Amino acid sequence: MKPDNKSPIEYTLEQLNVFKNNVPLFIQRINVHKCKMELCNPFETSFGRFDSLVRFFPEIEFRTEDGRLITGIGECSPLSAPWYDNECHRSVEIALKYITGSLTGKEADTADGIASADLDPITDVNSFIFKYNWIIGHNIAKAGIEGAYWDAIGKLNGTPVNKLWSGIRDNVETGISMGLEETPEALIKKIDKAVHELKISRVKVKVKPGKDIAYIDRIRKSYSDLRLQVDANAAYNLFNPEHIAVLKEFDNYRLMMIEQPGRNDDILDHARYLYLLKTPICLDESIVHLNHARQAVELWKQYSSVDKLIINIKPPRTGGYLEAIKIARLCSDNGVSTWCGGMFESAIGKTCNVHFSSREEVNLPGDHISYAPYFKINAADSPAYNEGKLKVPAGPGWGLKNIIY
Ligand code: OSB
Ligand code: MG
Repeated sequence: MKPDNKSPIEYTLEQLNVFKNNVPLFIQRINVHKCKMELCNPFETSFGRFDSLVRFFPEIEFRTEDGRLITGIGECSPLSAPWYDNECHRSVEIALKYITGSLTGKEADTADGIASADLDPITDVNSFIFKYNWIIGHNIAKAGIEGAYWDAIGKLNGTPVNKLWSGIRDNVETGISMGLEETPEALIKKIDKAVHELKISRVKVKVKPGKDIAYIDRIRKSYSDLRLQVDANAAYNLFNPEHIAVLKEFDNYRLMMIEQPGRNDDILDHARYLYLLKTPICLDESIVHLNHARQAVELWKQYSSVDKLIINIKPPRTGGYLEAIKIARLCSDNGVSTWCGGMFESAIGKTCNVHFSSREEVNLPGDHISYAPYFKINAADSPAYNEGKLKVPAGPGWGLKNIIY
């Protein structure tokens, strides 16, 4: 890709092989369900520890011209404080007021979810997103709303969402994300369980300065062939020689990737200070939209090479599924591997991620299963799991069963 500013990269729905709905749909009502959900096991990352999460499930009712009603649902999966990115469940609740207002023709303060009578219909996903895209940021909130659109379009057509997106996989590979533990022995016990009981073959381990090499070394002593990767959630300072030395030492452990070692907004410094590492760098927090992915690809071509860049694509972080698909396409067009990360979604959001991972470009195992079962009471049935793979539900829309919010 030759850098130039004349032709910004954009993709049409046709180019992305994404279904273009032409049936006029009128938004009738938006109802946001809010649930506090308890985790089975507390989870710790470099940014914090949590044992419960608030999830929002926007439900949008659409009416066709001939009076048929279709309801779609999605999930917003924020954390409880703005420590992964700038969103949290409190900000999502506010953003949902603005989005709901925009889609129903009302002001944020008076948005009651009931659409005003004189609204234009929406058709394809761009016409839907256009209604709220004047709102800057608040991507986790937007993704849950777009999720409800896709569920409804799938139901309208009697088609699973992954088929609307030309997904090619019926089963997607899944790995597990493991939180920080007090000792390497405590971590290895959890990994033993995941490998032996769940038959997980790809493990991601959270790391931070001081809780890194000893843990990885211990894992490699038991599991020399395990597909292993680490996630630092921005905990290493790319200007601290001791931190850089640790990142270099990771090269001795045959890791699939080092995820987001440096700050969220430092794509440039990741590219130019880590090019000496053999292990690929995976960007998570840094890639919020298509332009960031393009900039990362350009920088890796300049300072490193594209086979040492991997992008973790999370639809909640990128503001929805369409943007996630665009990023996946850009990566694949440029030889960059991708996978779908998680935000501790309930079974509803995880199912959406599984549909997305059915796309051909998403070529590495995703974080679709955490320390199972994730939540004490889940919001729906999880996709069927067998020996490291999850089945993409075949029913219309997301194909969700037993929703209980
Ligand atoms: O960085 O990938 C991350 C969870 C919450 C926020 C950020 C991250 C994570 C995880 C767990 O690693 C992923 C999951 O299993 O949902
Ligand atoms: Mg991550």
